[in-house]
Amino acid sequence: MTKTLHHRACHLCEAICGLSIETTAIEGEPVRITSIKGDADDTFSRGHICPKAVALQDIQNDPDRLRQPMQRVGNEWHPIDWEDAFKWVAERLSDIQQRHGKNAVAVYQGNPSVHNYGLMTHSNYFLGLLKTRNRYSATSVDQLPQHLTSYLMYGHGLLLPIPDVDHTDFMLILGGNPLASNGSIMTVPDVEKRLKAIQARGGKLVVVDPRRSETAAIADQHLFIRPGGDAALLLGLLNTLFREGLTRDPGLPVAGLEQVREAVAPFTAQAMSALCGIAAPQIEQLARDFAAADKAVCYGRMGVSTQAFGTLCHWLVQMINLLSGNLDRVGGALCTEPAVDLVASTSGGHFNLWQSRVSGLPEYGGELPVAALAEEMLSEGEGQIRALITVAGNPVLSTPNGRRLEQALDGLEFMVSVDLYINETTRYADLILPSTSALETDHYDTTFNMLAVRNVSRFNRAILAKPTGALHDWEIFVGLAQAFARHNALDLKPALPPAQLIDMGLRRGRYGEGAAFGLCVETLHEFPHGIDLGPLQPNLAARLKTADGRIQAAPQVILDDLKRFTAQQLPQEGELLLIGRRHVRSNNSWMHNYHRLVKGKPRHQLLMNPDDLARHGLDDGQRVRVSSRVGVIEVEVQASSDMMPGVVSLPHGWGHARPGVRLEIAQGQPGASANDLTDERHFDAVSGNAALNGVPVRVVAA
Ligand SMILES: Nc1nc2c(c(=O)[nH]1)N[C@H]1C(S)=C(S)[C@@H](COP(=O)(O)OP(=O)(O)OC[C@H]3O[C@@H](n4cnc5c(=O)[nH]c(N)nc54)[C@H](O)[C@@H]3O)O[C@H]1N2
Ligand SMILES: Nc1nc2c(c(=O)[nH]1)N[C@H]1C(S)=C(S)[C@@H](COP(=O)(O)OP(=O)(O)OC[C@H]3O[C@@H](n4cnc5c(=O)[nH]c(N)nc54)[C@H](O)[C@@H]3O)O[C@H]1N2
Ligand code: SF4
Ligand SMILES: [Mo]
Repeated sequence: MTKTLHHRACHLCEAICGLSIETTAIEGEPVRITSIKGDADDTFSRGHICPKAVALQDIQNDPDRLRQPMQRVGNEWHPIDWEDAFKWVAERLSDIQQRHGKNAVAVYQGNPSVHNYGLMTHSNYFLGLLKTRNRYSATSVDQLPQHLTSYLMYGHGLLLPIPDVDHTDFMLILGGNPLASNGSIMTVPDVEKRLKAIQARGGKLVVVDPRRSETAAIADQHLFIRPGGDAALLLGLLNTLFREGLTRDPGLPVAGLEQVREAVAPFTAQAMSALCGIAAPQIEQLARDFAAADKAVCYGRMGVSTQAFGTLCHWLVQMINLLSGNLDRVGGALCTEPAVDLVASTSGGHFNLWQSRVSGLPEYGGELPVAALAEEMLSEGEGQIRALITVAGNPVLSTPNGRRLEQALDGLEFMVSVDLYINETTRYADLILPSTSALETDHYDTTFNMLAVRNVSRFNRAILAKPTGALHDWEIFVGLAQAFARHNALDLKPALPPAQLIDMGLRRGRYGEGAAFGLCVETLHEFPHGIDLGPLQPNLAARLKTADGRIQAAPQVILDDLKRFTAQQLPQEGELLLIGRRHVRSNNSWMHNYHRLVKGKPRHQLLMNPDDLARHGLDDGQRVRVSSRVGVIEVEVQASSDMMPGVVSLPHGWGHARPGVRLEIAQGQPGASANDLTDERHFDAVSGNAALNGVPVRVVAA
């Protein structure tokens, strides 16, 4: 018997915690994982671990996880050879594109794509050959407004200022719950300790959320906000900074500040109060507190991205940091200097170069908003989508009006999914191509090193051997590309393995050949606990990618949106608004098939304020019917005085009781899908990002 201790970063969420994983090899038996712990020697995560990482062994061992390509014939799934599978995909997609045009094939890339470097480096090797404008991803049910704001203001969609949590004195969080999510667009392992450290050094944490979230519970101040009311609050804050002379010289090259001052002049705290449900004096006091702090940072995330004024919100977050003198400043918001820098190596992006066929939603960075996906499949005519490729995603549970998407999937001519499971979406596929598991592959975090609160880097080797006949995600895309190129007589450049591409990126990067750390894959092997490359530093002025080298404070599309903001209806009396939530033992639409995570009390209920329950004549624990414009679900309701009156909360990613989904454990606690209620017509008009929060619903006894 041999025991081996491996060190590796967890890829399951954005916190990229260092793990120590012990494997045990006994002759004649497969190598087993015998322990998973937080790695105390990881200087970044300092031993932090959450229950999801412990469940890595369950992903590895889950008998429901697919291990070979599966072809669906009616309701039956049959194994098929890789080569036959690739050839079939090439033939079917080529045929559909020949008959209906390139755009007849659509792509959805799901969230785990950004946690898997092989997908980051190689999915386009194949998907790019398709030359379709129907590209969709989880970005447009998530952080699209943040990319768009950075693109418009700083000239690059990935130049995202990150809160300098370790040095700030005042952190204002809107629509983020890092104690459950472990941080987002802010890679911050061990976030609870880091937030409490702000308080320990005399600073303040303020949380704005329609639910008294886990993060709000440890904050110095929590403000309930009407869902979707954040743009109003942020306008009131910015207006107060201007009116009371609380702005500071940003010390950065900026164009358009006068325009901003004029544009926000009508939006006084007084005028904004009814829209956000926060009293004007509280808005004004918050602005003063923020301005009074030596180092302060305003941070908005998921909850403010996925609402009707998502882009306006994120622009306002940037403006508050800029005008309070906290942008590009230690203790404020800073851009990372990663070892592999996609800001340096890619162009800034593009926006609205084309629009979706049916609703005219804008493209960003070559992708269309996923709220338009179902209608692009269902609306007949030239350019209709006839085939779909999903990669590491489950849009039936993750995107608005999932039931309509299901209907659309059912009508496709062909669908192929690169995924580990038969899930609520991939059950419609004709073919599922499953990759190796995470522990069977090497990994470099191309995404989250770029968003981390310190500059860090590490390379992870595979811990378990690649099973015979299995393929890594990147190899699946190489196989697909080769078959497609062969079928269409296209030239294909040879593909290098992801590790080699990263090695090149590291060598060319700012810590690479000839620089201080001399980073390449080989040198990183000497740092099994990761390498710390130092704290974030001011650098934005030098890295701006705008045409005139200045920050664009007043992008026209955003100022224009203030008209839509002004025209919005006041909330209706007595209306219930639906929001989402996350739990540390749950990960988007998957990982509900592991006993370690789903055990204990159920966590998928609808939370409702006790007064609202009473007003609706409902009892705690009762089954209720929740309906919206688009659909209806049944679920148990749970009384919670953490909920703002008039707001109900349902986590997304549940609803596993669809026929044919092979999730043994999840079927015991299927829950209901929040996205059977969310509305594909409810979106941020600037970016097309789905407004998953603030959906009007009715709740009655089931
Ligand atoms: N109502 C509501 N809806 C939401 C949200 C919300 O807050 N509220 N959140 C939104 C957000 S932020 C996001 S990011 C999306 C996420 O939604 P999706 O983009 O659909 O992502 P997941 O639900 O994580 O999809 C997981 C799938 O990827 C597969 N998978 C996991 N790892 C790998 C891998 O390494 N390779 C391959 N090939 N497959 C893999 C799993 O088997 C699973 O089937 O949901 C969004 N939807
Ligand atoms: N355990 C776990 N961790 C995760 C994930 C997971 O599914 N599980 N998913 C990962 C992914 S893909 C992402 S994008 C991140 C997201 O990470 P976060 O951005 O931290 O997202 P949430 O935890 O959903 O927190 C969003 C908060 O916004 C609040 N909210 C809802 N509507 C509004 C509103 O109108 N205004 C305001 N101010 N607040 C509102 C909700 O009540 C909730 O507390 O988490 C990642 N980490
Ligand atoms: S918080 Fe949990 S899931 Fe996220 S990286 Fe750390 S251990 Fe993994
Ligand atoms: Mo996300």
